[in-house]
Amino acid sequence: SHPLHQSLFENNTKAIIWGQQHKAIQGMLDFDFVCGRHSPSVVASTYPFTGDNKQKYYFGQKEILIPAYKSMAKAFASHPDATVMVTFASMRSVFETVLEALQFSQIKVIAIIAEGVPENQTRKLLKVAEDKGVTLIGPATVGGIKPGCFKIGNTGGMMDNILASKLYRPGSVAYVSRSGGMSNELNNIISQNTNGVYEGIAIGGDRYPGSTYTDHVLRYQHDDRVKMIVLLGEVGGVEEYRIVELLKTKQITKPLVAWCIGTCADHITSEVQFGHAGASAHGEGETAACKNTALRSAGALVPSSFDDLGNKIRETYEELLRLQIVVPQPEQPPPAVPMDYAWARELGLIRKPASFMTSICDERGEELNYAGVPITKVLESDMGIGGVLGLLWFQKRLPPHANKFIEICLMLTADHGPAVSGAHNTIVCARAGKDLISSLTSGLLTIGDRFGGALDGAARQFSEAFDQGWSPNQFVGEMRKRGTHIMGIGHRVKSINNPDKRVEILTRFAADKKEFAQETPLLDYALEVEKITTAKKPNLILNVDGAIAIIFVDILRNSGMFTTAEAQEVIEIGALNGMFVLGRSIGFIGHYLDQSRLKQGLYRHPWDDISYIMPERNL
Ligand code: Q5B
Repeated sequence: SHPLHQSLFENNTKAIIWGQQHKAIQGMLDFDFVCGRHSPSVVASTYPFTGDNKQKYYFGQKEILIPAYKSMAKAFASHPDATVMVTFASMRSVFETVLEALQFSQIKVIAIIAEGVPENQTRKLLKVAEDKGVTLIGPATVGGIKPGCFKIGNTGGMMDNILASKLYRPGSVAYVSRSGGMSNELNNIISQNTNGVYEGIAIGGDRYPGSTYTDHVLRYQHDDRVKMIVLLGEVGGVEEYRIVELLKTKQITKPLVAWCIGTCADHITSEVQFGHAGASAHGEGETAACKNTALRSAGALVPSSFDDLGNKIRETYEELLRLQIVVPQPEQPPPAVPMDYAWARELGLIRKPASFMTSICDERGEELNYAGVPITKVLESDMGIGGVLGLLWFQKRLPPHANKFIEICLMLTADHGPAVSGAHNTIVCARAGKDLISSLTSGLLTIGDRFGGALDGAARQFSEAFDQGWSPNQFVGEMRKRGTHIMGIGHRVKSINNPDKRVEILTRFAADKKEFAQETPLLDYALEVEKITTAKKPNLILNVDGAIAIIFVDILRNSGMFTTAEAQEVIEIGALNGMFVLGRSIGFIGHYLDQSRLKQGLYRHPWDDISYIMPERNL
């Protein structure tokens, strides 16, 4: 048959997509799957602005990789069986894109989605396409659909639409329209009134569409699988008169239901330009009403209004049934296409237990917020780093004295010289040439019961003793019986004779009721305990870990911000050591930077400072 009368799409048609259109491609693949195609219709995509790569899609349940090529030539060379190109190029680049695609002899159909393509460019493309025997669909269209075979891009809408209009299997009715939106309406009308759509093409709303009503109607006429044709014309242009001629000259003999939309334009006194560039009547003959009359008199089945179109289609189809030109086939349920997770979630169809839960910080909205407080408010309220810590660690807006206390703690624990175990580790690590994070964490890893990590233990031991109603003496005795050191008590170099200024500052701050607006019963208790321990040994003072921990427990219990259970939880989950870790990180980072600045070489401990006690040689 004449090349232009041949079918454009079959169930093994393969296409290359121009552009990064992940959603559209997935829609095409879902359509393929629901149609029962054995292989995907999209074999590759091409886009000059990214390198060659492989992109992941689903074909039903299965994950597949579809290659994307930077060069169109490479895409076509790698997929010689691709006969269709769907281009999503914008109106600015579509001309060059289509012109380039037209050079590949394997191409039979190009669908152009872009709107606003200059008419002179479309006409040039039309000429080249005609010379090469290529069918253009578009510009300014969603494309077309052939149930069971092929779907251009986003035609037919979402999967629920495709299922509702039974577009997954062929019917007997082929249609052509200008509008993509109206083609959805036709899918619906035809599926309601007949055994369904055989093929539907939306040629696009421009004045010079790449292919015309006539091209497609003639194709349908020559395809034995099409039993009736629907034409949805519109106001403007004279293309429908070519159909009138074909009807008159019996080149169209299949039942043709036709309607030109835009009849309302006759009731408007001024000239009306509808949405499509071509939808404007220039002269009487181009009105929808005139064209409907001409079509009717040429033998087309023209309803009395658009509302009546469905009835006309039904009547025509029933006649075909009666004449046994159409023999309805039993319905086969289509395979279920898995719904995209994101879409199912949006529709509220599924719930999935989240892998993560969080309750302190939300960065998803316009503004980052800490425990529900937007960061602009955090700054405006002048809560300082103490307030931020309160929000992020405890989900509380702590009172000013607590915020200030936290800041004092961070300042006082920031460093205690290079000799302490953590700083020493950091320095040795830095001098071994390690980076900041390695050196910092090397120091942090020394923090524990003996060094800087006694806060949680102190909080637990002192609050237990206090809650049990033990006297300070009983507490010290109980700890001795248990054979444990009292956490927060004792220091390597500080003692009652060499008091720790940091502890003095903390206790003085907590004692100042103008600053520290709450009771501190646990601190009072701890100071009594200290009297007993220092009486035994002068270095068994309440140390910096102990002072911070105990005043913090007083805040938890007596600031009015925490319930008893919340206060207990903070102690149990081990939040308080975080204070030392956070504060001392400042110092450890300082030591790392200092060593790097001082260009200190690899540290090696001197032999004369190591006592080598070897086992006896003959053992
Ligand atoms: N005795 C801190 O001990 C240290 C006792 C005790 C009952 C106690 C020790 C201890 C509890 C943990 C603690 C935080 C290991 C310390 C910090 C930050 C730092 C560090 C810095 C900074 C020191 C000698 C005798 C023994 C022991 C008795 C000792 N502590 N009894 N309860 N708590 N404290 N850690 O000097 O009869 O001779 O057998 O574990 O709170 O880390 O600057 O350096 O900012 O960086 O090595 O301030 O107190 O003493 O363990 O040899 O004991 O005292 O039973 O008695 P020493 P040990 P006995 S602040």
